[in-house]
Amino acid sequence: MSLQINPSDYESLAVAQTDDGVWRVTLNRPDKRNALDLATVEELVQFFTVAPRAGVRAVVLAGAGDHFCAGLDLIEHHDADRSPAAFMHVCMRWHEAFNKMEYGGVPVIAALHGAVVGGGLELASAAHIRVMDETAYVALPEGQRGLFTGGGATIRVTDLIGKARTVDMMLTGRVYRGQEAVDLGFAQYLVEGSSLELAHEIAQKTAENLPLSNFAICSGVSHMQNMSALDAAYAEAVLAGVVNTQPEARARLAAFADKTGARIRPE
Ligand code: 1HE
Repeated sequence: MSLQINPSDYESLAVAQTDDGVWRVTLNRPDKRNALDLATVEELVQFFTVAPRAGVRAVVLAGAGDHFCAGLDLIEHHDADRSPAAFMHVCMRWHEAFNKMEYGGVPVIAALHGAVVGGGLELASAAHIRVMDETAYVALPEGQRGLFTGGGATIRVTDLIGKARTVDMMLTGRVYRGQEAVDLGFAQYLVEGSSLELAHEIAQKTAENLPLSNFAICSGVSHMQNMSALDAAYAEAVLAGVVNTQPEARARLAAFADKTGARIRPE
């Protein structure tokens, strides 16, 4: 089944197709530093629910203005004066959005700049590749605000940097940026220029892979991390059975066999 994405359906996000199946999704509330209110999270759910079935080959996720994302909309949260159950359901919608990203099978490349904090870091952590520029910084300030993370930091940030560092960030509000942030695992790339430009180049490159290979990479690895090693090996074999016999791969294999296919060498 093929679905369509209609950019005019989105208000808190700016959604646009750029080229050959690469889409740009921009958090578009720069006046609020792209804080995640309920409406934005619903639009993320909507986009990432449809994207895998709408021919989207890769996504660049970015933020408008000077910051990627300031996390939970603290004003909305303050004004709503939510009950525990109500906020639990808010968090469940965040998980719905971020799980759709991480497990949807479409490469998501986050272009990070400025504040990537609290829920903003949780959002970025659900992408498959993160690119930071020199203005980007990450932090989990929830503890200082009388809050706790609710959008997956305990899982995804811990996956990126380990338990001890995550707990330190949560307790002290420690901020990381630049090469140190990359060395610790927050991002795979650091650029002097625009993170958006490099994120787009990376998205274009991933879009050249066959969609079924990207599906396996951008859902299988995460699913298999949740399994026992024994079950993960089994699931990997089954997935490889499907992907590695796809008819669309035959031309690529033939190119290797007849020596026209690229050889893998360091530059
Ligand atoms: C916001 C938010 C927000 C800005 N919710 N409205 N996140 C935080 O603790 C980060 C909170 N934000 C900041 O520390 C700063 O805003 C920034 C460092 C990101 C940017 O500073 P600056 O000087 O450029 O902007 P500003 O003057 O602080 O804010 C500009 C406007 O954005 C202002 O609104 P205005 O109507 O008065 O102009 C701010 O109120 C608004 N704004 N950040 C709502 N976060 C599922 S649990 C997840 C838990 C969390 O994510 S906790 C949140 C952590």
